[in-house]
Formats: sequence, structure tokens, C-alpha cells
Amino acid sequence: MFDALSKRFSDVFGSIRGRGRITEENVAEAMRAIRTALLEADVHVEIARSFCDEVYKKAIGAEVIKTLKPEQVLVKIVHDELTALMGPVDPRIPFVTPPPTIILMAGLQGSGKTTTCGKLAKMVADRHAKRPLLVAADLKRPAAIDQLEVIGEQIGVPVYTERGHQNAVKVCRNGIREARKTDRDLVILDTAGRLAIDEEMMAEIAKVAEVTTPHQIYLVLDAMTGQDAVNTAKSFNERLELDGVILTKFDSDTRGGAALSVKRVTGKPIKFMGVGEKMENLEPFHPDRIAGRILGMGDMLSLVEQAQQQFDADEAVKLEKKMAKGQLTLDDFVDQMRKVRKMGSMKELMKKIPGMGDQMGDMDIDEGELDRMEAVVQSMTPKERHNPFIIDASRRRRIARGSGADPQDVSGLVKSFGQMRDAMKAMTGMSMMQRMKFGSTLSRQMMQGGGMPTFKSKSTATKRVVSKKDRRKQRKKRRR
Ligand SMILES: Nc1nc2c(ncn2[C@@H]2O[C@H](COP(=O)(O)OP(=O)(O)OP(=O)(O)O)[C@@H](O)[C@H]2O)c(=O)[nH]1
Ligand SMILES: [Mg+2]
Repeated sequence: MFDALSKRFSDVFGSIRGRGRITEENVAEAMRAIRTALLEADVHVEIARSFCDEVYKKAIGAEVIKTLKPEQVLVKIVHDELTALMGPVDPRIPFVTPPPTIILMAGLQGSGKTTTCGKLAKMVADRHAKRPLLVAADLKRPAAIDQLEVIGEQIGVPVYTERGHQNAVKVCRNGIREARKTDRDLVILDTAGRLAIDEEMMAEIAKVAEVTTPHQIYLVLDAMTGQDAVNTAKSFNERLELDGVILTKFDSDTRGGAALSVKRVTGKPIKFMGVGEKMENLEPFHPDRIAGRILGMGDMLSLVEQAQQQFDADEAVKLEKKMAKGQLTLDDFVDQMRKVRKMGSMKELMKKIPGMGDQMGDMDIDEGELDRMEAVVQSMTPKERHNPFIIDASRRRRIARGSGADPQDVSGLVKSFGQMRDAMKAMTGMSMMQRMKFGSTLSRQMMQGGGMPTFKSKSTATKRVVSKKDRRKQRKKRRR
């Protein structure tokens, strides 16, 4: 999402950067380019126009022209304006007392309602320690109940169903009663969608809303449908008291118009975004971070937030100490890998690091490599995991046999581990900024090497990571 728009913005700012002197005309010209970029991203024409007017006014007011770094001032104004366009939004779910909090999900067919019900249930269970109940109130499609049951099982959340029933309102009511009886904190009602807005669907969902009086009504919108999504939002908003929108398929290659227009058109913010098909692929929608992403500033905050959920602070301190002493073991290493993996695919993660997004291209990181690497480590003795350099040829063959790998894979892993340990040791003396820079060079080199450096790595990619020269430089820096 936003790839084309990001590119256009960076061209616009680039052209300003190249100019020695900035005039009012230059700013106006930039605004025209931005307006075209927004229209191309499928942003509503009125919104694009008022957006540019607003930026122009502020840019002139802020005397962008007279500042030494006009480009930076302009980026800031555009960033703030984009943030204002998509926000404000309170990304929390307001839980009520006494429970249960009732959430009604509405949306067109295929927009991602059922999937999002599961994702939301998982999110409240994992992050807020709540006990959700899913209610299968889509009685239009025979397979809909099964689909929700499969999802429920996958995430370990109970699903309330009534087969052979024709009345969605009753199923919802009974589901809520069941939630009270079984002491659940939250009920999520999955309703039926239609191909297009029709009166029957609107009447049904309005009736469900009237009878169940949900605390929150979320409209699930498919980002890929662009302006249609915005029109859908408008229609639903006229019939239901929406509390927010969940924009799905954010991971798709869409132009982003829906994300930028929904709030302005309906007055209702996007609260969450679906970023993939997996159950953990739901994230709070932060307009400022999205604006930053559009402007190519990376999405570090989301990355940090994601990382925080997985990495325990105490553990990090312990690890840091081990790293400094070069005492990192293969166990620690695999443990970290597992955590990184839990956070989502490596590629998704790397994309969020500023400057990494455009370098990712089509490069893919083979997660199967991680599995194979784990298998090798698991075939080692605890002593070997602690210090894999004691592994001799016969043990190497034995470990390879035990894990279904080649003996070269085992030695490759040990070698790369040594390099990684050195690299980490070198990193400990650095400041956060230096580390980020170093880390991103490291990961880039890892990827240019064709994959993780830790396994089957016949490439010399990681060797470059801490060359002697770099190490000397780092030592110097530390001394300073
Ligand atoms: N890539 C991607 N796919 C998604 C996302 N959310 C949902 N999907 C996919 O979209 C398809 C439709 O999702 P459903 O959850 O069945 O949609 P629905 O709104 O319940 O559809 P109906 O019940 O037929 O109205 C599925 O294949 C999902 O895996 C997302 O955020 N990213
Ligand atoms: Mg469904």
C-alpha cells in the first residue's frame, strides 16, 4: 500500500531539495504535483483539493520560502496535514463494566469480516487478557459458521453457533446470553455480507444493532476496493452508528485512497488495519505513523511496539550483558530467532525500518531455513549449544544425521554464529542510533547474501559485516 504515492511524494520533495532558491511558484508547483499524486492514489478529488489548499496556506504562512531547509519544513507540514486527514483516532477498545462488551461487525461480502472477528478476538485475548466469545450470526452462507469455528479453534476462542436457524437477531441475542452465563468479557458478532449495499442486508444489520445495542459497531472495509470502499462507508454510516472502521488488506498492492479518504468522508476514523491473512495480522491504526510511512520515514514506532510485545526488558538486559562479553550461545540465538519469527515475517519487519522498505524489493527470506536451523541446534548437546566450536568432524556428521541436514550446513551455521556473535559484541558499545544504522547495514548485507547468514551460508555476506576496518572505527567511536 502507498508505494506509488510514497514514490511521488519523494519525487516532489526531491525536486524542491534540488533548487537553490524556493519561490511561491515552486511551492504551488509542488502542490500541483501532490494533488496529482493523491488523485492517482484514488483519493477523492475534493479531499485532494482541500488538502493541497491547506498545505499551501500553511507553507506560505510558515515562510517555507525563506527557511534554509524548505524541503524539511514542507515535509513536516505535509506530514501533519496527512495525520490530520486520517485522525484523530483513539485506537483503544472501550471495555465496559460489567462485561460483556458487545462488538458488532458489519461490511460487504468478502471484505474480511469473519477473518477480522478472529483477529480482534486474538488481539483482546493476547494484549488485554480478555476472554472473548465469537458469535456466528452469518446465516446466509452455509460455510460461514464452519469458517468461524475453524478460526475459533485456531486461536483458542469459543464460538457460539446455532445451526438450522434463520434468524440472525435471535442468534446474536442468544450468543450474548451465553457470554453472560459463561463469564466472557467480550462478544464479537460476525454478520452476513452482501455483494453490494441492499436494503435487506441493511435492514437485518440495523435490526441486530437495535436489539443487541452493541457498545461498538465496526465497519470492515476492503482497502482494495478504493473509492467504492469510501462509498460503502458512507452508506453504512447513514444507517448505523459506526464507531470506527477496520481497513483490511492493507498489505495488498493498492493505492491507498480509502485509507486517506474514509475519515474525511464519514467522520469515523480507521481504528485498526488488517495487514495479512494470519490471525496476528491486525494492528492499531496510527495516522501519524501511516503519514510517516507514506513520506518514507519508515514505521519505527510500530516496529518498536511489536518488538516490545515479544522482548522482555529484563531478558534484554541479560542478553545485552552476554552479548558484550561475547558469551551468546546458540540457544540464545535460536530463541531470538523464534521471537523475531513470532513477530511476523522477517520481510514485513525489515520493511518497517527506515530506508529498508525500498531495498526489500522482491527479496524473500526463506522461513524454512529457520526451521532447518532450529533442527540442527536441537540435535546438539547442551554443551555444544553453549560453545559450538567444540564440535568435531564426527559430531558434525552425527548432528547432521540427527537433523536431516548436511555436515556443511552444520559447519556453516557454527561459522555464521561466530560472526554474528562478534557483530553483536561490536554493537554493544554503540548508541541506539549507531546501532540502528549498523543493524540495518547488517540486515541489508544479510539479505544481499541471499538469506539468513546463519545457515547454509556459503556466501561471504556476513564476513563483510565487521571487517577489521569497521571494528577499528567502532573502537575509536567508543573511546570518544
Ligand atoms: N491479504 C489479506 N487478506 C485478508 C485480510 N483480511 C481478510 N483477508 C482475506 O479476505 C478473504 C475474505 O475474508 P472473510 O473474512 O471471509 O470475509 P467476510 O467479510 O467474512 O466475507 P463474507 O462472510 O462472505 O461476507 C479471505 O480470503 C481472507 O483471508 C487482510 O488484512 N489481508
Ligand atoms: Mg464472513
